[in-house]
Amino acid sequence: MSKTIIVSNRLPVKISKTDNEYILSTSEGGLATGLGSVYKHGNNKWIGWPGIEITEADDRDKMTAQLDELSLVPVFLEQEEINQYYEGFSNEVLWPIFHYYISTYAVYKQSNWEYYNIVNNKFKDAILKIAQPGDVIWIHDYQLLLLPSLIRNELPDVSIGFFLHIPFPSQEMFRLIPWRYELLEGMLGSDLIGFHTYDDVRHFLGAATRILPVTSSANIITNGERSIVVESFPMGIDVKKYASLPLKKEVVEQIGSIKETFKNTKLILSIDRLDYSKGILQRLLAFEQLLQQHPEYCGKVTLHMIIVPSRDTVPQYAHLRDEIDKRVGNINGMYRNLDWTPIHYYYRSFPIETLSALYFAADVCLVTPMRDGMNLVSKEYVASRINDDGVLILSEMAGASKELIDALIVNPNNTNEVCNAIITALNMPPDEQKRRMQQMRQLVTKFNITHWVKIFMERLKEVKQMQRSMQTRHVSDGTEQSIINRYRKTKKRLIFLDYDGTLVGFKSNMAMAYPDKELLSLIDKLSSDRANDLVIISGRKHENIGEWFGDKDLYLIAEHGAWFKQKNTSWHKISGLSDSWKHDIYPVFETYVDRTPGSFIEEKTYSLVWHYRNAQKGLGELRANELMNNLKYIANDKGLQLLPGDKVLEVKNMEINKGKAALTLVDKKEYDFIIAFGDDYTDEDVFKALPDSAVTIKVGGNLSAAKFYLRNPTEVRKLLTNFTENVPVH
Ligand code: GDG
Repeated sequence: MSKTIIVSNRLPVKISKTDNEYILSTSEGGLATGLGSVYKHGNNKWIGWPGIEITEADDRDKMTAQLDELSLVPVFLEQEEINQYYEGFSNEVLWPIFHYYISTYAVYKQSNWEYYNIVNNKFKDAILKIAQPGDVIWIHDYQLLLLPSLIRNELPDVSIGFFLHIPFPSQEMFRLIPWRYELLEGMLGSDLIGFHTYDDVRHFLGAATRILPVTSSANIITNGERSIVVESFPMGIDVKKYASLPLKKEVVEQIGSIKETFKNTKLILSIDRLDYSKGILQRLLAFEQLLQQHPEYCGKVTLHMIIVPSRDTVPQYAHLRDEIDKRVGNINGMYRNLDWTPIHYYYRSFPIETLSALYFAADVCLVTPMRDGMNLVSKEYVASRINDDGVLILSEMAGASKELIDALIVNPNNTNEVCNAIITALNMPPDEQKRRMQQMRQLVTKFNITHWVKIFMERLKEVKQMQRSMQTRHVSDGTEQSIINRYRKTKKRLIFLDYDGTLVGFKSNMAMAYPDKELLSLIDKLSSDRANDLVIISGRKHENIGEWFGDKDLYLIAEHGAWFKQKNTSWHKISGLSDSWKHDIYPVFETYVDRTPGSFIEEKTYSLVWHYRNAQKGLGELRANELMNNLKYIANDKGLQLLPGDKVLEVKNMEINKGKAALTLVDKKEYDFIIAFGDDYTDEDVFKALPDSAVTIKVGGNLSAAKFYLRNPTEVRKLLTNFTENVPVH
């Protein structure tokens, strides 16, 4: 039976050591709780570093056995590995870059990178010891970006999900990392890649398609033969726990004593790990401004600030801590009096009961990171407000701000704005507090951690199914043989061949995509069989198709069906169509050419095409969308169709369509074998128009009405070549 394996840098366990014994306690963090529903079942496991260095083999064995009882599997790391892979590469390259701290904090050391590789490989080895084909593997976070591909190479058939807990930066930022290719390729070993927000998804798609030779359509990346789905899954919290804690006796008591202590002042709460991304110094500035510019609040408001110690042996963090100490000292020194201290500052962690009491008692929660993947503190505050009161002030740079839109949303760099938000929060009428808090609680309740785990796992299953159904539709050896058998048995065959993308690959210059010798001889062979009627059916200009194939024994259909030609006859076009609309559309196209370097217009008899394959990446797509919107109404009025294609936007008379053109031939004779090959949108009309008995083959992996698909022109040529071999020529 297949199993699920969770993988993260740290195991969800705290380990302490007494004389010769290790004491294990499982972590209560949200992620551990949410994933508990997964890894604690059946054969499932969670793999990760236990969090302490254990060097002796005996101790390792003991620890492994103890962890096994909790369904946990350790990856033991040496101190040097922790220093270089975790501290060095993960925390001094990836963390700052992904949080938009460029050169000041990122350190690129080759040896850090090497250790990052070594440790990702160690994780791979640990996984390979227990994973089987068909298993599901869910990898977490920035310490393990290389792992998906490392596993994929060894076990191509497993399902791999990846979730990044921190933001994914814009490609401009990401590409600063010297090992950007390797990192992206590592991630693309996954089947499903999840982020907290849609912005992260966009950034990742942008980085992957600009930095690697992969393509994307909507949120699906095609990497060679594999399709990878990229989506946002905003992480939730264990909302039941936070909603029930304030009712616990112990918490009720703490709430009582907090309320007693702060009975004369309003309480603002802030909780963070010590990190420069959390905006702690900027927050202190805003609070200081409040006391300075609005002295009426002195004695009336207290900031309760908890900073959880983190990495404070690293100089930058030690420095940040000193700065915080200094600024808190200054503010308290300047404004305190005998009865009141403006900032209650704690540099340590507290039991969850104390956090809950604070969440419940605080009038305002002030969450102002400079950049944060999600930020769970803001959600925990909301979940704890079971009386629907209290005000959340939330930075627009936190992923949570995309969901908690009823918070007071601020830019953490704007001291004035944060200061004013505090004033608004302190004076917000109860009705408004309730209205906002109810909305936010509903959201946090629905999108809780269990929901998050469920939808991620379900999506991963769907993605795998989608990939499998594509595989079954791919023309396998068996299918190919049965198509060839049918071909051989039949005596009157009609073969439709699209040109660009089907018989030849795409070239950046259209004129370079001319037919090579191999293709011409293949076409000659096929058409020399008198049982075959061969049709080239293309969107290209008829002059162009005529120049390449005019002297061959072929039926030619050009410009999507506007022009027809048989051997030894001249071209004729379908009658009764008007091209007068071009007078209106051409000038619109010209304005886009003027605004988009590298783009140009191609004019055909009944269509105009705007080409942007040489325009700056991204800009072309943007303008094409704009142009589509611009033309939407006028196109309808004038009976035109807009055809977005591969780096082109074509406008043509609605009446012309490859499907209709194909049908005029189908009805001409009694064909006993019809086959059509095509790669784009316009070929779909052919697939749909042909009778059920026809074999339809889409080239490339996207959704299609065709019955089968082939990967690329090489596979098309191979199948056509097989048609010509060992067939009795009629
Ligand atoms: C990363 C991303 C993303 C805090 N103090 C105490 C304590 N905490 C708990 C909170 C909360 C957690 O720590 C902090 O979570 P955050 O989400 O705010 O931040 P990161 O640790 O930076 O986490 C972040 C997250 O991953 C999840 O994907 O949201 O953006 O940076 O749960 O309650 N817990 C206890 N005592 C404390 O003193 N027990």
